[in-house]
Amino acid sequence: MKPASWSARIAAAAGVAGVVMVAIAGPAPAGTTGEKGANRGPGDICLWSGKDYTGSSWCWNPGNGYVDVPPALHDNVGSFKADADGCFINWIHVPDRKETRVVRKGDYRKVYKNDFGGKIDAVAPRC
Ligand SMILES: [Ca+2]
Repeated sequence: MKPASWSARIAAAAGVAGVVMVAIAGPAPAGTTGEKGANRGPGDICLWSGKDYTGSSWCWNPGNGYVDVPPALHDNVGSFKADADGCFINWIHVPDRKETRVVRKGDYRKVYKNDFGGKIDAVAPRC
């Protein structure tokens, strides 16, 4: 009796953990390249390593919450398009000092590396 309920509990716990992991891994295709790989959807903020939306790309959605940008885009955002409100973050000292830029739906920059794009570490729903 007891062993059966134990394994049932473990199985239930493992099932819950699996669902959570899928939910986290699902909507954030990190480290992809090219326009197609960006998998851009409505409500996303998409970043590219090159100017004019070229090079490595990655899209973020407010539902993802706080996310560190992939290595290819760390301090290396050449352009972006925002179809959602969000916040670009440059960490000066984790976790208490950061520099931020508010991003509004409809914002875009074809050349951003010479500005905050050269500093971006993370994206979050709000600053
Ligand atoms: Ca930085």
